[in-house]
Amino acid sequence: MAGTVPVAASLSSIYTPDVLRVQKSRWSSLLGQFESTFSGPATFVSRSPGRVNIIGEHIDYSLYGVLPMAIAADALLAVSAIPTSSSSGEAAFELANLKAERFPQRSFVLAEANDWDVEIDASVLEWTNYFKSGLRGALELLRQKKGDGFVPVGMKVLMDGTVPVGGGLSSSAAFVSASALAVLYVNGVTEVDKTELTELAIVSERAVGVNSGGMDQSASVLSLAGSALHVDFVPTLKATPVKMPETDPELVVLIAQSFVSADKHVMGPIHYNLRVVECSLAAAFLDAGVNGGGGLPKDSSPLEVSLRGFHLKYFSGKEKDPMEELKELLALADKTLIKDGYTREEIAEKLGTSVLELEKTFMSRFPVRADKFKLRQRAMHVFTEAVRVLQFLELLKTSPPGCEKELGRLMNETQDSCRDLYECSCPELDEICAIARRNGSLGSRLTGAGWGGCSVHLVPGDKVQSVKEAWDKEYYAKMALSREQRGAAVVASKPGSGSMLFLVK
Ligand code: NG1
Ligand code: MG
Repeated sequence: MAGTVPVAASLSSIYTPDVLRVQKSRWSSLLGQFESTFSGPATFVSRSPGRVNIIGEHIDYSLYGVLPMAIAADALLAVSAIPTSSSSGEAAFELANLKAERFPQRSFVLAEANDWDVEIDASVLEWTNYFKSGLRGALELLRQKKGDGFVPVGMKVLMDGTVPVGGGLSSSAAFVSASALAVLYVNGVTEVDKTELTELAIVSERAVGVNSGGMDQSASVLSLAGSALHVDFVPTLKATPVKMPETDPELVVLIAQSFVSADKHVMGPIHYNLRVVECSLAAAFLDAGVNGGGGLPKDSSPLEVSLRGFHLKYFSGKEKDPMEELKELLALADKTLIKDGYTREEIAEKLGTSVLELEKTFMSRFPVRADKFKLRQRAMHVFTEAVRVLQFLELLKTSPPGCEKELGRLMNETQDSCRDLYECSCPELDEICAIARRNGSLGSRLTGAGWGGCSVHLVPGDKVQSVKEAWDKEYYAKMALSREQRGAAVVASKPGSGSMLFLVK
């Protein structure tokens, strides 16, 4: 699904009618605030949404397909250019945020003498890092397109983000994608290729210190209103819009916050980045068991050794039905990997290398802390989850009567697997899911990275009220929440549209 990023003529082509009124006043205050902050109008707005993942959790970085959808919450960047004078050799950037107390105004310059290099200190939590990572990626692409003599334009940017930060709805991908898009546009790329932008945003986000897969950026850039998005990564990035079934009563996707904050930058070494490493190690370990090991990957990126990569190699020349292949791999993991986990020494021995080399190859770019690596549990989660995505898609395609119950059952199984095998849930998320199921949700699970953040629920329209009331009474009432938090705790979301540009007249 290729094409270029659309340039919207009106807000009604971006938002569904239910959110339009609020959005109109939000956009006009953004543009008004831009004028007063920077003493001049913005010329365009770059927009990219957050996403909720319906199914396919923690398998994108193993290169298996996933099924997210874009939501209405988004990152908006109002922009005007600061022309770079050829004599100064500097491009100036001024960044402000509507939430100025939390995200203070910053400015910086890029210098020609420094090859317009964008420095990012990923060790500090700094909101403008996400802009910078989009900027860095976009400038690289612009240099490829325009040649080495390319001189970047400076920018004034005012950001407004409505995707909750650290909530599992990909505020980061929304911000990075919107930033990269804005940089391309301000530098004269008026037709931005969507696939190019997605790939750019995926690579860019890794500069902020998280070893992410590609689901979020794909959903943020490529989504079409009204459809969820099946994203696959092999042989190359491919996104296909798919519709959720039309039922009576209508199926509603509810997103519920746990208000447990899961910060990847702090917890990465024992949570997210560790899981990425464990999956790569599982791939290398299985490969060594079957093929006697093919040596360590040349690149230090763990993505080079993925479970999908192992999968393809294992069945190379004797391909079968993908579901059958996955079931065979599951049996292989079950038979060959032990429950207790493996030490660095044990893994190094299996791969025929030293602990030092092992650490250098798999753990140097994104540090991790662990004594044992649970290869069996992680591989079994990934293979079963990949099967569930295929089953989910099949149900959407054939839409047999009563399929919503089956869809819900698959989502519930994902939650169990995330809790037991992948260990990325938390008691609060488990509780939110249990409450929802008791009150009529067909499928309830964590969404995104987990360890806190958001949950997603498939609920028949006539049960939405009772699920919400139960959460209020049994979960949210027990937490010390502000009125604003309580108001934003639960949203019903329709599949929204992906990245867009909006020209200010
Ligand atoms: P969130 O929920 O945005 O932290 C993360 C990854 C995804 C995917 C999910 C788990 C980033 C930017 N995103 O999402 O690629 O791996 O976890 O399925 O790290
Ligand atoms: Mg994120």
